[in-house]
Amino acid sequence: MQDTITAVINPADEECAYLEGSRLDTLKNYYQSGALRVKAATQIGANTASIIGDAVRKSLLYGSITCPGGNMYPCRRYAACLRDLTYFLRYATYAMLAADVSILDERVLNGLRETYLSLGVPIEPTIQAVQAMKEVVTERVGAEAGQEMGIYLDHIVAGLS
Ligand code: CYC
Repeated sequence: MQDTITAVINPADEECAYLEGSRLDTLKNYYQSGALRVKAATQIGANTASIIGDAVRKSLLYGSITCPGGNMYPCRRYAACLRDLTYFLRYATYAMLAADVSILDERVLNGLRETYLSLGVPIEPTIQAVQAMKEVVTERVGAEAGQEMGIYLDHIVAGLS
């Protein structure tokens, strides 16, 4: 896993260079947005169950997916789906705090599309659920922090597409 700080400092170290110019700007922006990231992570962490619940209601419920023959039927699959969405929210929050997508690539997206395809987990409804999560998170944490989380939830969508 990487974060913005290591992503900037490691290459500078290889050049034995002090940080300056765009590298320093990257760190400056990261530190300046630090309080926003921590506040968003705090609000998300305190509301995970209701964020997932609202996202599921917005995107997946009241259709055929939860009925016999649907991939969220029976309860075992419904629970697996809620668990997957919880993974997405938790890892997107880590990535937002690190301002780096690598934790998502390594621990969530690596082989996920293939796993879903082989199990018959439908990709399009999964993407709709992540997009609904984006809206719900923005409602909870506000536009600025929501936009920041959106980067990492969009990265999940791109990795599944
Ligand atoms: C299953 N989701 C799985 C499986 C994995 C993951 C590995 C197969 C093994 C299992 O059932 O536990 C995902 N596991 C992960 C991820 C990580 C991990 C991301 C990283 C931390 O360790 N079905 C739907 C919805 C969607 C859904 C649209 C929810 C958004 O219709 C999810 N995932 C879903 C379902 C299963 C599953 C239903 C069970 C499929 C089955 O066994 O038939």
